[in-house]
Order: sequence, then C-alpha cells, then structure tokens
Amino acid sequence: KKSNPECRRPEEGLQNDLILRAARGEETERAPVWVMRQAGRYLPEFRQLREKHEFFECCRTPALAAEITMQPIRRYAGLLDAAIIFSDILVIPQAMGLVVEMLPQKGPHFPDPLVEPSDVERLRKKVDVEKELGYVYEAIRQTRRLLDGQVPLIGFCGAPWTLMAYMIEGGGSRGFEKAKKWLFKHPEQSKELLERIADVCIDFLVGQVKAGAQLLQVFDSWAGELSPSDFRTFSLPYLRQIASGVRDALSRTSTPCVPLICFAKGALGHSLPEVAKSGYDVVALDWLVEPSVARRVVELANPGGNSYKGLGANEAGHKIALQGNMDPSILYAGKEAIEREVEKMCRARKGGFGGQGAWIANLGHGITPGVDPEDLRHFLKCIHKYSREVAGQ
Ligand code: 1CP
Repeated sequence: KKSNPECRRPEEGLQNDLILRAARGEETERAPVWVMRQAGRYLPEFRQLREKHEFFECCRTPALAAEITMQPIRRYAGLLDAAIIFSDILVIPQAMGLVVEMLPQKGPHFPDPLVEPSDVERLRKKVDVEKELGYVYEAIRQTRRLLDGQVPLIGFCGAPWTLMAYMIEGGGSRGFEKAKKWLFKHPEQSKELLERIADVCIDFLVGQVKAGAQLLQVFDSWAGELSPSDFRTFSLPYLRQIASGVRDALSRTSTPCVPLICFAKGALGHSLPEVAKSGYDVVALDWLVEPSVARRVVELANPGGNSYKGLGANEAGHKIALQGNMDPSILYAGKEAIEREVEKMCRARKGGFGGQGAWIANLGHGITPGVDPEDLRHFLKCIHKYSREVAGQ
C-alpha cells in the first residue's frame, strides 16, 4: 500500500503536521503559519533566478519550480509550517487554450482574451489536464522529495470567477468592467463558462493531490468585486462544485482527501456563513474581517462542524478552521508595528483569533514585492511567540 502514493494520507512521513491538524479543526500548541505568495518577488534569490528564466518557464520547468518553492523554506528554516508549490492561477486558462504572457513590471497579459460568448469556442472542448499541466504534478513530486517531510506542501488553483475575470479582461484590472458586463449581459453563457472552468479546476486539484499535494487552496482573489447576490450566483456555486467534485473524485479512487482551504477575498463581510458551509475545511480571511467575529459567525453557521461526507479530513464533523489575516501592508511599517499587530491578532480580547478554535496564521492577502525579507522573518517569529503564549493560557 505504501508504494501507491494515491493511498497515502497527507500526514504520512511528516516531521511537522501542525497545519494539517489545525486544518482539521484541532487547536494546536501554537498557530501554524505560512504566507500567501511566500515564494516570490520580495526574495532576492527569486529575483536572481528570474533574471535568467522567464516567468512561465519557471512554472513549466519542474526543477526550477521546486527550487523556487524551497527558497522560503530554506531561508526561514523552522519558521514556516508549509510550502506552497510555485506556479500561477493562470495556468488553467492556458490549459484551456488561451495564451497568457507575463509582462515585466505589468503582470499577466492575454493577447487574445475572450470578447464575445462565441469566443468560448476557441477554448478546448475537453481539457487533458494531465497533458497540459503535468509539469505542475512533476514539480510537486520533485518538491516533496526536496522537502523530505519537513513541512506539508500546498497545491492550489484559481477560482472560476477570478479566472473568468482574467480571461475576459485580458490581465489585471481595476473595475473588471468587461468581465462584469458578461455576467449581466450573458448570464447563462457565463454560468456555462464558470462550470467548465470549475471542471478543469477539479481535475487539476485531484491530480495535484495524487502527485503529493497535502492541502489545497482555491484563490478567489476577485470575489470582492461582486455584490452579495452576484457572488452567490456567479462565484459561490462553483466554489461548492470544486469542493464536492474534488472530494467525490478522490473517494472514487479511494484516495484520502486533503484539507481544502477557500480564500474568497472581499466576500466575507456579506457571505462568511455561506462560505463556511460550502464544503471547505478552512476559511481564509482577508483583513476586513475581525477574527473574533468570524469565529462566532462560522460556529453559528456550522453548529455540528463541517457538513461534508466522505473520505478525508477526519471525515465529516470537524470544526471549520480559520486562516489569516494580517493586512500585508503592516509588513512595511517596521518591526515594532509588526509585533504589535501580531500580538493583537493572537489575543482574543483584542479581537484576535484567541485561544479557542483552530487557526492557521497568514496574511490577509499575498505578500507584496517591496517587503524586506527580514521583516517577514520578524512576523513569523512573532506568530510563533504570541500564538504559543495565547494557546498556553
Ligand atoms: O515577474 C514575476 O516574477 C511575476 C510575479 C508572480 C509570482 C511570483 C506572478 C505573476 N505569480 C507568481 C506566483 C504565484 N501566483 C504563486 C506562487 C506560490 C506562492 O504563493 O508563493 C501563487 C499562489 C500565485 C497565485 C495568483 N496569481 C493569484 C492569487 C493570489 C493573489 O495574490 O490574489 C493571482 C490573482 C495571480 C495572478 C497574477 N500572477 C502574477 C501577478 C502579478 C498576478 C496578479 C495580477 C493582477 O494584479 O491582477
């Protein structure tokens, strides 16, 4: 049984399973911590590598992706409790047949975005995810070997609404006017497209687990662009589809499910109870939500714990864990401010995550390129210190 990676539980052979325990609703002796975008531009060793290799070349070359994934793990040895595979959410639009480039200083660019619903015919009808994105699976396998059980490895994908928004806008955007015009002018075709993207997400996440990913996060970075009712129409159903689709597909091959994390940035002020009931083990919070309030809301939404059934994270019934949520800009304000804010985030009486309930410490969004890596180290050290203090009370 051991030789078949598909039958392994994610915690097998790990020296540090703190994040897996927290993701399954356990209160831990201190909060596990990782940082969204921890492998990236704020690290000089990453920028050095990028001088020689184009962005998507880094994604498509498993040895490079594995190396970049390991950079923060090595630099912050003993301080990070998880690695996240180096890749990008835009590999799914590429797998579906769109061209995506990464422009220096500008970010992602689609030379031929979707303009009209008829353009959807340019997308591959049936996406062979193994063929198109097998390089991510190989990067995961190589990273697991390099990690050698130090910490778990997180796999990820973009959420359908966020990916659809990029596919129509053709890159980053301020108001997402083109993508929203689609939702309102062509709601049925939008739903068909969202469902197609969700199906690719499911295949891709399942493949990542089979390759060795030990947790999964779905990034709905632009969920907050939608009104409450539009979020519930055009985003939430597809987040649900992904959670149940991944659980079903894994259970069909008797593969234990790994914990699933949902990051619906900007949508929790209006839809936290709905997100907490959408089939994920962990709800990631941005910094617009107060942790102590989130705790109560999530408890009320799920009095019996997680409601999904099937193989996986301690089966049904465990409590929903929270992740987050410090404002990433605080990393620019110096060590004193970082320490003060981390302490606040840890202490329940100051509106923080407190001593009860499972918590995975993180920022409320990705770390930005201008942060001094030593300030991030201070953030990580403070999380260790204060979360342990609070847990011991
Ligand atoms: O020039 C460069 O090196 C490009 C910088 C960069 C990096 C390091 C991009 C371009 N993507 C990444 C890696 C990346 N992207 C990871 C790696 C793993 C890790 O977290 O360390 C992950 C998880 C992502 C996910 C991602 N890509 C998201 C979701 C997370 C978030 O921050 O909201 C989004 C929205 C993207 C799109 C994207 N890719 C890159 C940029 C600059 C952007 C955002 C563009 C925009 O403003 O819309």
